Amino acid sequence: MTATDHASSVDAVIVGAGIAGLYQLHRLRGLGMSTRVFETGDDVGGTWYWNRYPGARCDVESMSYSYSFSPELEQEWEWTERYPAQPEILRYVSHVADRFDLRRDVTFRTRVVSAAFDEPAGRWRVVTDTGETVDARFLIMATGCLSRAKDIDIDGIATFGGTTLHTSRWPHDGVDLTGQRVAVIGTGSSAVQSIPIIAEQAAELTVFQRTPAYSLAARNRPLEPDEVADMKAGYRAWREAQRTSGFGVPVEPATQSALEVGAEERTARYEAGWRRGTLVSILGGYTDTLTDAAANETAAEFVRQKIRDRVDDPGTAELLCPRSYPFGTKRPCLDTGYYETFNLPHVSLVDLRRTPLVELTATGVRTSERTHDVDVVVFATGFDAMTGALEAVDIRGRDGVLLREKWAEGPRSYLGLAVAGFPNLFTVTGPSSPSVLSNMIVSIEQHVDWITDCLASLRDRGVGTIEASTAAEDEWVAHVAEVGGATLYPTADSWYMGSNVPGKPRVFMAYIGGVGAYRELCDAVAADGYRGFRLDEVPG
Ligand code: NA7
Repeated sequence: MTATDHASSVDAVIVGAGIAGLYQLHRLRGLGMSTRVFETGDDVGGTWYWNRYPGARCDVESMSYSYSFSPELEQEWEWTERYPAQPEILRYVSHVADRFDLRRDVTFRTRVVSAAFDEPAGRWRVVTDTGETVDARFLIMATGCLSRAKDIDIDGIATFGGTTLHTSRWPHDGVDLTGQRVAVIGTGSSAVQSIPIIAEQAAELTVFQRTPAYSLAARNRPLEPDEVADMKAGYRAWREAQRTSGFGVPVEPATQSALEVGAEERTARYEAGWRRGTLVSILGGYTDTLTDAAANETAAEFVRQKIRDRVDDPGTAELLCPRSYPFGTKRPCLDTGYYETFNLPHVSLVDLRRTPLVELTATGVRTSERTHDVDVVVFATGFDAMTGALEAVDIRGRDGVLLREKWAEGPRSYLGLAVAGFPNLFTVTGPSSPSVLSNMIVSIEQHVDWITDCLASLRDRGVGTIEASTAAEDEWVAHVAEVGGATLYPTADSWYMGSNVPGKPRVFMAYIGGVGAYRELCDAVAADGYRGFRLDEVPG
């Protein structure tokens, strides 16, 4: 037990003990600030604590998807695979928590239900579901971008007599699907990763697809000692390259339009990207893949051809080929054997565009055509992304305004870090920052470092509250929309646009200006005395 363990008044409350919350705690300790972290789960890890479905794996390479703040940590941790599986990432996060002695300031199994800004005191009053109230000067939401599952908008779930599972809440002891007839609903990343493993166990597997994904072969493999040694020797330069890159993943910058070159040259470049097997290796091949529909179509068709090459039955292959949105405008996937799974005799695909899903019945999944009898239904139906976890807490700012009411027409934030009317509230990788369009750990570290420097500066200057101005927020929201509007992203129905959740406003919620450019903007705001923020003395 430490002084802050049960303190009801602290300098800062952090919500969430995932990768963001833990690093934020570590940095605030460095400032000597008393801090409480609240976490719903019974251990650290956040996204990687909850998402335990079979095959769950990060699709950023392990040696890049890791903290950079401690060179010693970088050197001592040994990643085993090119793309880390969920258990390995969880072991890593747990190791970080031990190594920096972080758990002692985390209250587990506790959900923050509300937080209200007390204007006269200039402090946040934070209430948990265990009935505890904590008073804090700063409230830092480290609640993750993909942490609140989307409500399942399918009728008849209570009627179904078999087992239902959600990929993001997979039982900790695992599930034995041997001999079972299994339905998977959804074909996003969680489905694409879990389907090949589920197929190994299930007697029958039926995949219900509404919108096909563009998935690339991950080419996952064990890391070789030499490449690990090389990476470790050059880690500082690599980290710098991550920070100044577009997606938090260093790539050779594209210099040409896809339409400037001949078909043969283009295919050769895509083929090289395909062989590298990363999320951005084809997307980043040309300057206009994400801005010009015709340029994009050249990459999209290349990926479709790879799908056809991997699937034996031409009819199934065509159903698996995405056509309704440009490549990259919904989150692409990396897979290990996804398409090949459809070549197995006990695996079938149901096209919900042709035969829509009607409901779950007592025995299975009913489409407009027939009922598919199954023992288990796996929902891989995704998340209320980016705003869901923030809006799930009753956060009340000035005049008792609720954050989710302020965001009823879409999230409004300055830099994705702060919200006008909500002083001393910070959102790590909040909406309108690069967040999900980047290697999340690069963006998390940048936000946490910025917030920490900000708090240190406020303390040095005797400032009690910091609050984004409405004008700065409006300008930022307009800038994010303008930059996003110059791309193809808004043409797709995707969780980036909020369009996967019925009734959610259609707004492009991430900043596509690039993590390097965004970092410069944030640093310039700080260097300019926190331009766009109002700073006030400590009240009283
Ligand atoms: P995603 O990518 O949002 O995928 C959800 C899938 O579930 C997607 O194929 C949806 O089809 C489908 N879905 C959702 N609701 C329904 C209903 N009601 N009926 C049929 N199909 C439905 O979530 P994931 O968990 O796979 O991945 C989330 C992110 O985690 C991923 O992008 C990576 O960043 C890591 P739709 O496309 O809406 O037609």
